[in-house]
Amino acid sequence: MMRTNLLLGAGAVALMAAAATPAEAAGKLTLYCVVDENWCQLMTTEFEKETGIDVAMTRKSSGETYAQVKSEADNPKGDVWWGGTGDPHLQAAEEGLTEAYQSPLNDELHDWALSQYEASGGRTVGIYAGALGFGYNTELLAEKGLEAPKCWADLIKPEFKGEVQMANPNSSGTAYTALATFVQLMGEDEGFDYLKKLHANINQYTKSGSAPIKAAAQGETMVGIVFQHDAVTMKATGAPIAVVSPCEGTGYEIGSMSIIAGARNMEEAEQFYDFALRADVQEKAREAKSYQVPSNKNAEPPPESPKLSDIKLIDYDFAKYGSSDERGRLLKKWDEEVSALPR
Ligand code: S7P
Repeated sequence: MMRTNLLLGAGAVALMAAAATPAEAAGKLTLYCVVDENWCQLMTTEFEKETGIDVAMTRKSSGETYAQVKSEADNPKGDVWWGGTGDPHLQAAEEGLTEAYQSPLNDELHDWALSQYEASGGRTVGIYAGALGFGYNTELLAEKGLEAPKCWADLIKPEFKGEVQMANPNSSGTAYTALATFVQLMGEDEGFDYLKKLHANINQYTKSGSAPIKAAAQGETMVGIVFQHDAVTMKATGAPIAVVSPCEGTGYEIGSMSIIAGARNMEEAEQFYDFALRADVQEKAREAKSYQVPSNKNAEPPPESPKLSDIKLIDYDFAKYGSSDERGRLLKKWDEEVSALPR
């Protein structure tokens, strides 16, 4: 009897092992995700459903993810860094923190997405684009009887004191894009002069780039400096938010993706990379109320997406502002000359 049970036990173990084989073969992936949490969740679920690969996903801001990838360089824990502004991806590529990979899907991508690939020696690629701007709470504006802001210059007017929120450019790719935009749009001296005046009107520097418009949607701040698509997301949830494309012109991001150098799950990382470049997958962003312009030419941009062709875009120098030296220098200068000032 005992022997029978033992035999049955051994058989059951063998059966269980056989049943476990496909799941084990499907593997696992550690994903560092830098877009809105809802889109991160959707990508994780869709990829798991399609491949059976088990995804461990964490969401952080751009600058934080760059810092994590750098600090883990000797013992990499992540496999794919998906999303977030392109500048820290370029910096990571320059520092050898990410791995070159040529996807068969590259042929389907817009030139602006491939420009990231070429600038980085194949270590990063564009997955979406979006323009910087700001959004404001129309009810708070009416309550205060203020004229609607249309330009960057409006945000430094005394009547907006304490009414403007943006993220900290050290942690946030959105805010670093703002910093680099002002420098390119106005010249470095004038750009920093503007940032100092803006500082006087800022009520809080948040960690995450989209937090200021979420706060505006809740009536906690009047204005949030963010990517325009993030303001559209709040509008789509029914919040009283107006989206502004600043009259002077503005910068933009090429949201990017990279495989982390020394990734433990390289095969799965490449599988995810190809998946994320597919048109049908990029079109799913709309289900998560994410309205960036997709990088695959065959993907239909969501109708809510701010149209880049209607926006006065500067000729953003991604290579320069994504370089290790320039990004490090500007962030240090902002820390020393802007954020240290009293408000
Ligand atoms: O919410 C989407 C988005 O604006 O977030 C990314 C951003 O870099 C991540 O947030 P941080 O500013 O906190 O780094 C953008 O790439 C993306 O469009």
